[in-house]
Amino acid sequence: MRPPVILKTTSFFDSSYSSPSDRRLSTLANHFVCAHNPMASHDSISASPTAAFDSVFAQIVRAPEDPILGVTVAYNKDPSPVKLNLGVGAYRTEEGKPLVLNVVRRVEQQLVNDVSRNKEYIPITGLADFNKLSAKLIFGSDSPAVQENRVTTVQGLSGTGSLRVGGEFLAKHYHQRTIYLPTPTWGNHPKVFTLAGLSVKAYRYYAPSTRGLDFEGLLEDLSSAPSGSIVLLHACAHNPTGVDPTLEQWEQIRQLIRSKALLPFFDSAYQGFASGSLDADAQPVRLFVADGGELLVAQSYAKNMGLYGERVGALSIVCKSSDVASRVESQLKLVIRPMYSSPPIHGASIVAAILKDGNLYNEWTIELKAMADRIISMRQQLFDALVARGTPGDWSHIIRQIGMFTFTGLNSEQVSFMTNEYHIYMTSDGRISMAGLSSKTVPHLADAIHAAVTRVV
Ligand code: KET
Repeated sequence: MRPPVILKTTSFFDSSYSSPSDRRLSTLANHFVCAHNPMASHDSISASPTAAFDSVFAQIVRAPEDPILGVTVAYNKDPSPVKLNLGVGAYRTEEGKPLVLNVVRRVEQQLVNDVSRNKEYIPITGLADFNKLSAKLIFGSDSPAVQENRVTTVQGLSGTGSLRVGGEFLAKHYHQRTIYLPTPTWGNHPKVFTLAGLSVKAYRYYAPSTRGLDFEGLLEDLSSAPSGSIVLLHACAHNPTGVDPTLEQWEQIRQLIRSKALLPFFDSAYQGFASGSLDADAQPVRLFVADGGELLVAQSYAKNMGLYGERVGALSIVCKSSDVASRVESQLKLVIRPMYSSPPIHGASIVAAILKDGNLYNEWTIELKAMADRIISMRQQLFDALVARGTPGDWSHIIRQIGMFTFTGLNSEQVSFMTNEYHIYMTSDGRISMAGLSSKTVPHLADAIHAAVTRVV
């Protein structure tokens, strides 16, 4: 048997062989080697996978890492024992470990032990119980919209998948294709909605000078949006700023949105994480439902039930009548079926079991409150540590902002400095996940911030 001929000079996907002329050259080189190598033959070349250096993908350029999830990729590569990941919004315990809620563990055991369960496909729209209970969770158990069957709810692939399905539905069936996003917003929003087929515009939200809400700017921008435009609103715990409107401001936003016939699309990824109360955090959404108008809500159970990797969420569309809602649902099925056919069963079964049972539900709210309280205590500890160090600047926004994140105001050079010198990983916009911090790591972070603001201008 002849030994295989190694002709490969570069990887299948190496973009150095990127232009068509380069590829012609590499093919010529291939012939040259064959012609001058008595061991080589065209047979052995076509049979050997190493001959495929002129890949059909040769022109692909390497894409950058995701601005948020890429932080974890970089963190994982760092061998330092003091490294700290404050990038992705994922809850950690005081010991810095991911948390599976006790109530989730218990329900999972029950599900595993129940031999009557099977793994059949669930409907395109997901588990019916899960959908009903998710609508009640966000709109309230006494919501007239739910009682009048004016809401259609479909299970989604966590918050992201639910936003995407909502976006695609609107791009196909709604008369206005522009969606207004707050500045700044979650980094994935513009990509999700652009790929869904909507055109993305911005409205002012955050004022760096006050590290608070730019309420005037927000009202001005939404006032000048064309009638019918879609407006993305963070239901609570705005990401990345941690700045939410007050209930009075929400009421003004509601009046403006309704008077201009704008269509609100709420992203509810943190219900329960802002205040520790599921009902309090749903107030802005419920304010809009109470006026009888239409809206969309994407819910995620990633954070509030710690079900990140289970990808469980829901999209609800509140309509004027049950007839419209059922027609909307029929079209949502046509969006979902070619995209992923039907959603996964496990995470939604966990959520449905918890939401259905009074005791499990109470246990969940207690665990959720404990997570929210730990984050709030991290805010106080970080603030106190900076004050104790005499770190220049006003850091009161750390205790004023709410939810998982603090928008520190640190610039990208200061962030790079903290990563390089202190092995602290965070997004380049200066956002830190307070949920990734613990009493033990607060001093390290405070030292790093102090050094960054005093040494990197
Ligand atoms: N909306 C917002 C506002 C949000 O912050 C996230 C996740 C999502 C939706 C989607 O979450 P899902 O896991 O699809 O339910 N944000 C964190 C994680 C990420 O970027 O994927 C984050 O900002 O770190």
